[in-house]
Order: sequence, then structure tokens, then C-alpha cells
Amino acid sequence: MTAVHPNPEGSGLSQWLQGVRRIGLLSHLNPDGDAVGSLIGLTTALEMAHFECIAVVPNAYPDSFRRLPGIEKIRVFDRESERVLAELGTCDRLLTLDFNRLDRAGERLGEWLEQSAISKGMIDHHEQPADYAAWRCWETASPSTCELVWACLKTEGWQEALPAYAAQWLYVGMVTDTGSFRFPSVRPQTHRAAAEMLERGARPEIVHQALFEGDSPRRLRLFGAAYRTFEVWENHRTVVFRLEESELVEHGYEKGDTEGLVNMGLTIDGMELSAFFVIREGKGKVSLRSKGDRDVNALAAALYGGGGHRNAAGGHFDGSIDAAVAALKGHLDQSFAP
Ligand SMILES: [Mn+2]
Repeated sequence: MTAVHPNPEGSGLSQWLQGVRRIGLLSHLNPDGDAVGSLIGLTTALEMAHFECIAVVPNAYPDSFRRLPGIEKIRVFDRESERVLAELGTCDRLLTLDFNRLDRAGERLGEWLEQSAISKGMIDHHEQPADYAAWRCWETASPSTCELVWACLKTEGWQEALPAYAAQWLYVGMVTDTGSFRFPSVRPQTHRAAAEMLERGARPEIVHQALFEGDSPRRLRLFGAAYRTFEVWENHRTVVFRLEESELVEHGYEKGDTEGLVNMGLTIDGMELSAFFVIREGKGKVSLRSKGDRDVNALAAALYGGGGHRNAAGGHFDGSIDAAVAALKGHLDQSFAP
């Protein structure tokens, strides 16, 4: 197997960090497993290499992440903004992980980053990076930032010292961003990297529990309420779910409760498009998911003033859910021929 240098564009990470003592590491708003996993994995490795680190996420991560050791390294910006800014201001370098536009760090932190003169680096796998980074390890073909972090650590020879809990966090990111190793982005080296995390002590069942068994009864009841509404449009190979605001209120909705719901439409045999409509705080929102060539990015732009990616997009609507669903039906009647 030939090693792929993770950063064909620039020098190695340790070179960029030469003569440096304090490093601030940041990830994106609504941090997921790849955001938190890459932060903890890299922070731990840098600490072992005798750097001082501060690892920051803009807002809260899922509660179930607290089950995994190492999470105490993460600072949540919106809980202690002033203190975190003061500490970030004393850093010699800033590293942004799993995002590539500074506004993805949230408004306040994003503006601070924009104005800060501290040299910035980037490890990321998203399209179209902004040009703020003096050093970067960027590869869109990588299914996760954690896979890139692991490649960086190996390039530097920092992998041997990595403790089990940090390897486990890198594994968290690999599992998260590959949909448990099922997306087409998964490549042989993804499984090799995952295998190396297991060799270092990552525990798949513990990771699975933290990622997928943190649901509240409230969230399952909300899913139940949405499941009762679903329509299958066989001709359009489309599934539609909906939740009215009154149902959110009745079930005591909290942020994140409907996360992932739209994906369930695609688990029905033969379905290629899933749409979830909800009214939250008076605002209509739609989430769209698809398989293969069905382009929900274009659909979201055409009908709901939104966008995203070909297979995952979102948008918004005014008025009733009925009207928003009718718009989708009308569009598919016109444009989709099975
Ligand atoms: Mn990611």
C-alpha cells in the first residue's frame, strides 16, 4: 500500500507549528461526531507532542457524547464566550477542523476568526474552501475529517503515542461521516484507518451507543407522530412526512429532536426521494433526501428557496404544510417520469 500524503499542497503540520507553543483548535456550529472526534483526536496528539491546546466548539454537542472519555477537553463557546475568546487570543496558531468557511463557526466566533491576525490552518473535506488558511490539509475525497487527521498524525509520526480514548474519538468521526461505513465515499483506506483505531483500543459497541442510543422517549414519540402522517407517492418514488407546530408543542419538542427523521423515508423499498415538512416557531422548513441521480439540491432551490447537496438539501416555505406539499406534488407531476 502506498501512503498518500495528506497535504500535497503544503509543508507538514509540524513544520507549520515550528517554534509554536499554544494552539487553538476549532470546529463548526452544531458539532457532530466528525467535528468533536477530529478535535479530540488532534488535540490529544498535539498535547502528547508538548503543545498547549484549547479545543472549542461554537455550541453544544449531543448529550450522549458525554459517555465517551476525552470529551472533557472540549470547550463550548456559547457557554463561556469571553473566557474562550481571551484564551484563543493568546494562541500562536489556530486550526479549523471539519469546516472551511469561517462563518461556519457561528456569527460571533466567525467574526472573531475573520478579524484575528493569528495564522490559521485547516483540516477539512468539504467543497470550496475559503482562502483563510496558511496551512491546509484538504481533501474532498476523504469521507471524514477524522480520516485526514489520522493521515496527518501518521505523516508526523505522532500516531504511536495516541491513547485509546483519542483513537476512539477518531473512530467516532469515521463512523459518523460515512453513515456507519455505508456511503459511496468509503474507500479502502477508510477501513484501514478504522482498523488502526480498533488496534489502538477503540470500542465499536461503545461508539455505537454514544452515537445511536442517546434518544429520549420524547424524540421517539415525535418520530411516531411523523410516521403516522407519511404518504407514499409510488409513481414519484417519493415519501412525505410532516409535523405541525401543535404536534411539536404537544410532545415537548427540543432542538435536534427531528434530526435524521427524513432519512427514514429512504428505508422504504423503491423510494428515491424523502421529504419532511415541519412548522417550527411559525416558520415552515423542509428537509429533502434522495438516492442516486435524484437531485434535491435543484428541487430545494426551485421550490423552497434553499439548497444543499444533490442527495441532501433543505429549504423553507410560507403558509401551510398542505400548500408546501402540494407544490412538491405539482412539481413532480410535471418533471418526474419514472
Ligand atoms: Mn465531516
